[in-house]
This record gives sequence, C-alpha cells and structure tokens, in this order.
Amino acid sequence: MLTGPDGESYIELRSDTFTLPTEAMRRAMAEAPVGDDVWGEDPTVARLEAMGAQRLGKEAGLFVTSGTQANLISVLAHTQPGQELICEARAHLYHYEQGGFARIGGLVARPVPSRYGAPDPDDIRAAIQPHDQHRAVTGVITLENTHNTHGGTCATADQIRAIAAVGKEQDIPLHIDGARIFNAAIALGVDAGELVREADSVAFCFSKGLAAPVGSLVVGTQEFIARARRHRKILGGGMRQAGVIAAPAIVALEQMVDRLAEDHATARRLAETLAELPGIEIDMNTVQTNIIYFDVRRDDMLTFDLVKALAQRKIKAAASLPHRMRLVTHKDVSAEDIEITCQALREILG
Ligand code: TLP
Repeated sequence: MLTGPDGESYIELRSDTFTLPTEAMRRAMAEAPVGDDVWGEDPTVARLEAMGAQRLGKEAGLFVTSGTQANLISVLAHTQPGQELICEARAHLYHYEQGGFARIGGLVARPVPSRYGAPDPDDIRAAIQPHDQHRAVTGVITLENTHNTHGGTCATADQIRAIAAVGKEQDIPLHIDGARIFNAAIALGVDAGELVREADSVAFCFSKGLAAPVGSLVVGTQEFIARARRHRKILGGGMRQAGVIAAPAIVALEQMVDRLAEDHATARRLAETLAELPGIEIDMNTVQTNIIYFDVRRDDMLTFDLVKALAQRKIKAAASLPHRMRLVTHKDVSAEDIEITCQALREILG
C-alpha cells in the first residue's frame, strides 16, 4: 500500500515507476559526497558508474536522467544520421520515446516482429540492409529485456548471443534496452553480466523495480561511453552535484535487486487469479517477471470500466486500449495487497 497526500491508502498497480525510495536511500541522499559531475568531480556518481559497469561486465558507465535518455544516447553513440536502427516491432524505444532516434538521431527504424519479444536471429539477418547505394546502412540492432509490452518477457543469454552474432557478422553493434534487466536476470536465474555479455551497450533503470527516485545507467566500452558522454551533454543531461541522486541508485544496486523475485511471485499470483475469471484472456507464457498484460473480452465491460471499478476500491490500474491492459507489481505492493486485489477482481469480474 502507498499513502497519498490526502492521507488515503491505495494499491498502486500502474507501474513500478511509482515505487518510493527506501529509508536507506533517503539517508544515502543526505550523506552523499558530491562535486561537479560535468567536471568529473562527483565521487558518488563515479562510484555508481563503476559499480553499474562492473555489475554488467562492461568497462564503463554513464549516469543519465531516464530510460528514454539512456536509449537515445546509446543509439546516437552507435550510429550516424541517415542510418537504420533495427528494433523489435513493439519496442518501447520505437513506440513510447517520441521517435527520438528519428528526430534527434536522423535514423529510420526497421521493426522486426516476434512472438515473445526476442526476434528470431534469421529475421534480424534479413532486416539488415544489403550494401547497395539505394539503401540506408544498418547502424545498430536493439533488443528490449525484459520486454515491456510483450508482458515483461525475458530474452535468454542464448537468444541474446545468437542476435549479437548476427550483428557481429557485419560489425553492427547490439544495444539492449534493459530498463528491467535485473528482473530478467533474476527470473532466468543468471548473473546480469552473463546475460548481456555479448551486447555492446546496455541501458538500465534505477527508478523502476529497483525503487530509486531517478536515473538510469548506460554501460559499454570506455570509448563508447566517451561518445555517449558528449551526447548526454548536448541533450542537456550534464548534471552537476548529481551524487544526491546517484547515492540512492547505489543503494538500489546493493539492496533492491534480489528482492525482485518477490515482485515476480506476486505478479504470478495475480495472473493466476485473472486467468480464472470469465472474459479475461491471458497468455501465462508471458507472465515471467513483474508485468502482466491481459485482454478483457466481455460484452459488459471495457478495460476503462474495469479501471474505474478498481479505483472505487482504491486500486490504481491504467488502460491504454479498450480491450488490453497492464498491471505491474513492485516493492510497494505486498502479498497482502495482491490478495485484496484478487478479491476485488473476483467481485468485479466473477
Ligand atoms: N516504461 C514506462 C512507460 O513509459 C510505459 C512504464 O511504466 O513501464 N524502456 C522500457 C522497456 C520501459 O518500460 C521504459 C519506461 C523506458 C525504456 C523509458 O524509461 P523512462 O520512463 O525512465 O524514460
């Protein structure tokens, strides 16, 4: 449960971005040594960048403002204007980042569909442009892990390796939008560094399930991060005493990763309940981490009606389409909150 400014308690299932910082994070913010990070003098940011890079098995890291900025900076640093970017057809970077890669990077996207978020390597190979003066040059391959709109699905180390190998045949780098990469690592039971070993860059978020208030990290080679740093500056992302926001991100890495398993368990419990209710369609294969997507196929109700009925019971959910909606679990939703939500769903839909 969370408590709003009006003192009312509610269950928040709209996104894991709603997680509030922990007490340890608040303390870390107050105590963080800071300096001017644009001058490279903030020790807390430097510590976070080194920690994050090491955790993902990469040489260097760059602390940025958001997942959107992390993805944009990464594709800018991998490409030249006029090139093509390969992405999965439902990728966040393609649908929900205002097409920044096109507007700011001068890139054109070549989306590749997939069943569960990780395209078949042969389909990626087929999407790479042949060397021909009519064609744009393929500049980067991107992959989302976990894949948000496929339902928080995981790409395995083998799948990533196979896609990276296709890129390597033609020297095309692989960028992973790993906004929720630790959810994938925990769900797959692998080390996050192992999981992304073959990727040239990874972007991940501190302010989703890891519960820090703000920030993302881009990791890759030293040389890539030097280029990324220039792109961050031109996008207005050069921050000064950013140690105050890097400090809770350090706490997130140290204390909040392993507990993601709890969010996966609560999501499964919620999905199992939904699966039993009339007019609800849910592909349980997609319920792998903390995101649940399902369809509402009923004559008496659209998703918007379900959202309203839940809101009356102090449960916050969101729907963007009339028949499809998402629920997301996180550290501020307890097992007890999930039981309350399951009961509410049974009352509304049963
Ligand atoms: N996702 C948000 C919304 O934008 C939909 C959410 O609530 O899930 N990559 C992926 C896979 C994401 O899910 C998101 C945010 C981002 C990138 C962008 O991160 P931010 O919001 O920090 O710019």
